[in-house]
Amino acid sequence: MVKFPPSRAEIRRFQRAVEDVVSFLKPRLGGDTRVKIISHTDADGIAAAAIMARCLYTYNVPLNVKFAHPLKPDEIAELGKGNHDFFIFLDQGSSQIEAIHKFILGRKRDVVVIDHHPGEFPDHPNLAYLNPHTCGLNGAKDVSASGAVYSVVEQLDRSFRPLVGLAIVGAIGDRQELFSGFTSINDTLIKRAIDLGFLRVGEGLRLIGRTLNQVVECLRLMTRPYIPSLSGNLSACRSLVDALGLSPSSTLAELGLEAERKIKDAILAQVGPPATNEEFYRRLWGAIYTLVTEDLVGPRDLGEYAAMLDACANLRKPEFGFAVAVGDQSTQSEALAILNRHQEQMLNVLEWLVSHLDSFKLTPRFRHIYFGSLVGPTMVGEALSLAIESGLVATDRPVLGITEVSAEELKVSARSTPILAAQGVNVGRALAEAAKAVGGNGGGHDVSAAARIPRERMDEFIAKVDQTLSGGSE
Ligand SMILES: [Mn+2]
Repeated sequence: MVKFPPSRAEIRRFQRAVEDVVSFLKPRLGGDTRVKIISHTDADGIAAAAIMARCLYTYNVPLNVKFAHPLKPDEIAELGKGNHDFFIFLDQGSSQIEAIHKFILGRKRDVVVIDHHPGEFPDHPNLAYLNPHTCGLNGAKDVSASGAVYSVVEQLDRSFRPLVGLAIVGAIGDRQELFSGFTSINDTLIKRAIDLGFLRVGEGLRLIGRTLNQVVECLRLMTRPYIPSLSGNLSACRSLVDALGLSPSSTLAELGLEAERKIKDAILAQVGPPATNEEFYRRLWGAIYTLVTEDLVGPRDLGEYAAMLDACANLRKPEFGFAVAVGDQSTQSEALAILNRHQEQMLNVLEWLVSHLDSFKLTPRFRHIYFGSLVGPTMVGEALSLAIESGLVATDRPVLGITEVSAEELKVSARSTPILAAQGVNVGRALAEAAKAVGGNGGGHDVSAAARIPRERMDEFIAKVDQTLSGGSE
């Protein structure tokens, strides 16, 4: 008997929404429609934009791509004044639909929003949207923006199928892979990619640099998980590899599965309990996704691919990752150099964090730490995720990191866990409400969110977040 996944009806609704967007897109792909793509500055946003761009290039549609964090209303107003006929919002747009209506649809321009963040979608004849939330799916795990964009271009023409690898890169970048694997649309995409011969799934040490760096360097740069006795410690990493009699100049991937197992066991022995719990183990060891298509340029390991795009985004060079993802071989070495630089910086941030664990402050509902100008606003969220995943910070409540954007503005990043989310804790809602109350703005998913707030209202913001997380309101 065939067993269907529980969300079959939702997947069908998603598929119908995909078809609606395709019908909207088709008549706009010919002629001289000038397209503006606005996508999110992160791995998922870059992969999503690359999938859409490769599709539009095929139809010779003139296009311009802008990477940004979710645009504010005045920035959307500015966009509307430009000379583009057609705006495609990717990995953002759902929470800005009011401004999109006012400043873009109001000027008789066409808009497509393909996003996986929660939002509202008042109908408009010039608007098409695809969002898992409107189909009863969970945008935090069932599909990323890249997966949604891929679903659209695949429906448009099967020749775009080799791009499925980028859909998975986006899902990995947005941390949609659970310990049990991918769910729903993401799971379908993985299976399709394997069936079509574009992807191979194996197992191994899930470390960034497993195919790119010599093993000792790969271990030294390890931040996911960050292991205090090894990460950043070259001689300790060299000793570990030497003691196993392995070639230090090979990559992990070259050493092979048996050697990888030995290294994994050596790491676990070195760290010891209680850190080496099931979760820690699963972080270190598990599925490895390898591209097997020449249609995509970039690292063959999709975890490394996502890390490369994220590094480009975080170091404010998203166009380098985008260039690789649309197939520019000549940009790859620069993009990988950016990845390396980003890994070194993240290592420094985590070293700082480990030596400042007592700087975390506790409120009844969350803990928070003030980074000042030590950590750039683009690195805070990632640093918190890594700290949680490495077991450096307790996860009995959400964690917030606060950093300086300018003399007037602070950036706040929040990270929570699926366990807390299941108990009704929603940092996306908390940050959105609290930021609004202090004249800033913010939002996001239940387990991951960000906000920008005026510096002088930080204390008020912290009190407001606590109140919102307690279930209180005005
Ligand atoms: Mn995303």
